[in-house]
Amino acid sequence: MERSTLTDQPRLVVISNRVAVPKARGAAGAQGGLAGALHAALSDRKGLWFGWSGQESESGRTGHIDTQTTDGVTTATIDLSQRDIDEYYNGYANSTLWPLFHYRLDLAQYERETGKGYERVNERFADQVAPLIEPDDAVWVHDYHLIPLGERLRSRGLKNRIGFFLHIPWPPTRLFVSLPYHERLVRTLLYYDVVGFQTQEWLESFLHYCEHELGAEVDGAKGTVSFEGRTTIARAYPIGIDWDHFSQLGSAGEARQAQQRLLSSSRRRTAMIGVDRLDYSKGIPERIDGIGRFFDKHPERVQDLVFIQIAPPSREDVDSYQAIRAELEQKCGRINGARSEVDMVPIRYVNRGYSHEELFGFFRAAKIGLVTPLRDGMNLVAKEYIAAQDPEDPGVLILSRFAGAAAQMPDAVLVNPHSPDDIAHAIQTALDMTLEERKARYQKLIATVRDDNVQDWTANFLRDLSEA
Ligand code: ADQ
Repeated sequence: MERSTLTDQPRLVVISNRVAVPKARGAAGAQGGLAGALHAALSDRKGLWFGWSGQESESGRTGHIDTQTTDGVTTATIDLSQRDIDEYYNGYANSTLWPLFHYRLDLAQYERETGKGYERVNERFADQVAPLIEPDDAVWVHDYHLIPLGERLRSRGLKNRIGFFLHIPWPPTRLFVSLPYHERLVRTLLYYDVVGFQTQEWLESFLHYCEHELGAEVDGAKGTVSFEGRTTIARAYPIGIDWDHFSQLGSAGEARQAQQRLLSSSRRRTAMIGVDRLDYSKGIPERIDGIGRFFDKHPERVQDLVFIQIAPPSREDVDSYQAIRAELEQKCGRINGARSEVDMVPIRYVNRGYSHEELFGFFRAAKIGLVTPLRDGMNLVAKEYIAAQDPEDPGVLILSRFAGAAAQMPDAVLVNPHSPDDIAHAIQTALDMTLEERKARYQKLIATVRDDNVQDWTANFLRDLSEA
């Protein structure tokens, strides 16, 4: 797709929960997909990026904003109080919306206090960022933490074009209506000019709600929702990776060393890899069960394989995240206890982050990439794994059909992540796959990863925003 010229575009203001300071790009740690994607968007324009610093202090209440400018990108951050963090971030965002939007009604908590905290912090964001926004700026709000922000900015008189992108799934109406005050939340979304989703599936769930619960007028062909005199564009914009940056990483010494390190430590064994934030939505325990099932069915192959799971902890103050960590340690321990030899451990479970260079090297060394979330907005690891493969001897991607990425990557080996048998069978399929078939699948997958990249995602979203 042709790239738009970005130079005479209005200034871009990005607002998201967290801000990654530009120098942190590529730094080790679980930054999340959002950080890399937004940095790519802002570095092309003279952008302002506003959000929470990640720090706890009372200074946010006094209106203090920290700003710094690096390479033309200005970051402006505020601190949050402990109460704000508990109620808004750990509470409503990550204990109510995140589980519900990932179809986990069993984990979703509904507390009046955290709901109020969520609204209070959105109000604070609006108070602090509104004076930094100039009349011609295009404003782009990100993700489930900040759904009401557009409406809060409008109530302060902002006439700018304001868009919103949801990085996670939108749940089916019959699940979504279990959220108290669901209508209030959706009404606030319709104050944006453009609302973007990762996939057609999440978009359709949203439109279904608007039409059948809210009684809005939905024009599916045009991709618009009209309600109470306003019209919002609602479309799917599948996010991609920063191809230009990522595909170059293979030439970095750090990537080659990482690749070598993995290859030499696994000797003649075939390496399989999983890389995820430690999150229940990523299906890591279910993946380990699938690997255990494969070993049960093919004990003779335990010697030939090694599975590396890299999973840095995230959101450690939320109970369900502590629970998944404990569960995973137990599952890996059980398989390793039963299947290890003095000189061989079948599962290596690592709780830390790595740089993108190192991840590139690990991905390239691994002949099978296991990306098996139970539900995922998109999943960039699937795309990074493909981008890191050797075209002459590519590895096989095993991908959950419930990841948004599956819609774009049908040439992966698609699995039901809830079924250990299905995962075990997919591993067998990958191990048996001929070089010819691996190459054929890789060719199709790499075309998607290269062509639907993060620059196009940004350009497509901002083009619709500018035309709204
Ligand atoms: P995440 O849930 O964070 O993002 P994902 O899309 O997989 O999930 O992005 C993770 C990013 O973090 C990748 O760039 C990956 O390389 C990096 N990462 C993961 N583990 C790492 C590790 N151990 N060390 C270093 N880096 C690591 C949310 C949504 C996704 C959506 C993205 C972008 O949940 O569905 O794809 O936003 O929209």
